[in-house]
Amino acid sequence: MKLTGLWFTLALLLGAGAAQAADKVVNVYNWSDYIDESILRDFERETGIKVVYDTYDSNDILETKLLAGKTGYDVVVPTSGFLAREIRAGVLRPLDKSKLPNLVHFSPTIAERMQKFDPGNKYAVVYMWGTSGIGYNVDKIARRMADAPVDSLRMIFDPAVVAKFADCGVYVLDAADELVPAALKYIGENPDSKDPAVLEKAKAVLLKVRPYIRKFHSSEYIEALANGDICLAYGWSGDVVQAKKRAEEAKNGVHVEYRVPREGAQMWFDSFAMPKDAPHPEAGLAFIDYMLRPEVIAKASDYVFYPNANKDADALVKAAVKSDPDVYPPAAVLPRLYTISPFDQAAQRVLTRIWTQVKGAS
Ligand code: N2P
Repeated sequence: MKLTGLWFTLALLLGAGAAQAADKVVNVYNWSDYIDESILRDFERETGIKVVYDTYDSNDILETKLLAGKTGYDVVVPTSGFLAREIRAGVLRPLDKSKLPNLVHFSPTIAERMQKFDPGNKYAVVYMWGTSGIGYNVDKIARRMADAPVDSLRMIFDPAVVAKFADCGVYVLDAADELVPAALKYIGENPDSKDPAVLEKAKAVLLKVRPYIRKFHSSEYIEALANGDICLAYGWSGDVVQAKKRAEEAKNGVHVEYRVPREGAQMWFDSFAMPKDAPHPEAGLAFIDYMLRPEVIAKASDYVFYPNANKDADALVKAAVKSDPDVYPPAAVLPRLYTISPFDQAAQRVLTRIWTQVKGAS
């Protein structure tokens, strides 16, 4: 009798232990080059929750997984337009705000901006935001074109300009939702157009410069710019700044710069969100709440060179990062920035077809 009682207690303890252990893990799926890994270790040490961290460099890849379901992830980081579509598709779960006390630090201005993508701010907490623009090797570009229009979309979309840089290497993001709107902006069309006839015009622009593009890739340009393998990229602000810093640290004589195109640039917001079937929602919320601490998110911005969305973190971000116009766009630049609303199914089909055709052409 006594023995049975003991076994019963033991079984109970083991059971509780297993349940607790199951929630002591958080599976995070985030963009590559987007975190200071010491933050993950600090979170583990403080909470006892182990972080299993995977990365991607494309919203399309993330969305395919989310739509298929059973990703196993607790926290994912879609970009604004994709987030909106994923909410509508019903693949995300609303965040339990009562478990996010650090939301008090969240910027009301950015919360307001996010209403367009996440009505009522129910599903998403912005991690970082940024712009898309031109990354370049100062010396290689100057040698090939002394008066190169480095702050203009002509660098990428004017065949007479980009042709001059084909020999030193041009990469662009492998993201139709980036290059198609930018091509439309270049020809003075609405970058957020979903009209198939207008989207076709972007295709024509892209096909003309296709021969000069060495690679479509959304993360390799960081290293390639930093070590001088390429001289021009259409990429994301913080990633180009990371390339610049890597080159500076390596003292390899490579000088990288980033420019927001004067014609206008896409501004986007990447948010923490949870798949509907997240296996460890409590741990996921604990992770998101930890990232909302001003001192933690400031450390994240210092490392990735992207602005965060925390109103109480500004003073904590390193002065050199906070005052870097490539990281935090100055007020004068803000009116030039545009956002992209989600592509519905029909427009997405057109976009995907255009992208396949552009990439496949030579
Ligand atoms: C991280 C880039 C994320 C920007 N390397 C995509 N919105």
